[in-house]
Amino acid sequence: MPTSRHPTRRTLLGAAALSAVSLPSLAQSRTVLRISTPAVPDAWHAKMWTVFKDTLEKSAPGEFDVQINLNASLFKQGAESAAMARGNLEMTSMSAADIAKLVPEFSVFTAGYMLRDPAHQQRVFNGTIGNELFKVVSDKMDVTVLSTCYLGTRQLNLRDVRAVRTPADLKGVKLRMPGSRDWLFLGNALGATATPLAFGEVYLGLKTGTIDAQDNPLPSVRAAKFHEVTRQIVLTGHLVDSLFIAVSNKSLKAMTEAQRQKLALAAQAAAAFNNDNTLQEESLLVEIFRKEGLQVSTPDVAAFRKAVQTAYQNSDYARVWPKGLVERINATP
Ligand code: KDO
Repeated sequence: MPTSRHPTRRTLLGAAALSAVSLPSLAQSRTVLRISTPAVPDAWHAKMWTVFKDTLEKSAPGEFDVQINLNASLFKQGAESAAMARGNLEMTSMSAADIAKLVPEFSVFTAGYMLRDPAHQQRVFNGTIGNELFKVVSDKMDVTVLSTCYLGTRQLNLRDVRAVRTPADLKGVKLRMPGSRDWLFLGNALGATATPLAFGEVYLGLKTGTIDAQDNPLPSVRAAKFHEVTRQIVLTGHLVDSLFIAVSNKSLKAMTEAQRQKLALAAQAAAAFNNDNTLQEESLLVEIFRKEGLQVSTPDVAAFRKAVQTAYQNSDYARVWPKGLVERINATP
């Protein structure tokens, strides 16, 4: 046995051999969770993924390898659910419109003026309506919704100042909407000419004038800096918008029950972080944008609500909504 304090060549080789074996196998035993979102880094619903990652690392040290991909760098906006179905992605935050592509009844939440406010949103999705619909989502999409995030309340944001009191005042306005049928329907229901465009292209579209307007919650306007390339905000408040933190069932099945619980708690912590910060910031942004020189106006919201609700009632959407669902949503306090 060597008596020296210096390790021998043999023990060094032994340590190297050991680490060569143990490091990759440690890495392999971690459950990889690839996340893809179009959110920009400064958005609360982007930052919440770091909260998710940190919470999970604390509760299950070394068990998960959480990979956060922002700015639609891994999958383009709206392609995340299909990527999850193919096994190429484990987690994302889906919009109601993303879900409605495969679960038509979910389109009820793509309808303007359906949810009243953020508290109503949380009660609807955290109660029996949410439980029932998320079960259908799991069956049809093979993904599990872990928690509901408040993205904010969508408002109109125009490149040039315009008198907007009612939907008629938006006639001919090229309003950018995310690129799917449900979003476009909403934009047209507001009285504008809805134009599909990915979120990542909106800033340039507003700057160059290929679009006249976009709609998003004020915290998203701030995070993506749309206020730099627009002059007006019209407080239509047409959609209390949600994002649903979701994980693929395939990934869930490969976890232990204890890991599944920790995952759910981490998703709740992420959503709570997002919701608290979004609500707080949203309450301050009208004043902040005014100070920055934007014109912020309040239209005839009742006229917008009436036009939008009528458009949905007379559409094919209302026909696929389960009987009594709208009444149950309305009856939720
Ligand atoms: C948008 O494209 O307007 C939207 O707000 C839609 C949301 O569902 C969500 O995809 C969001 O963009 C992105 O996360 C960027 O904030």
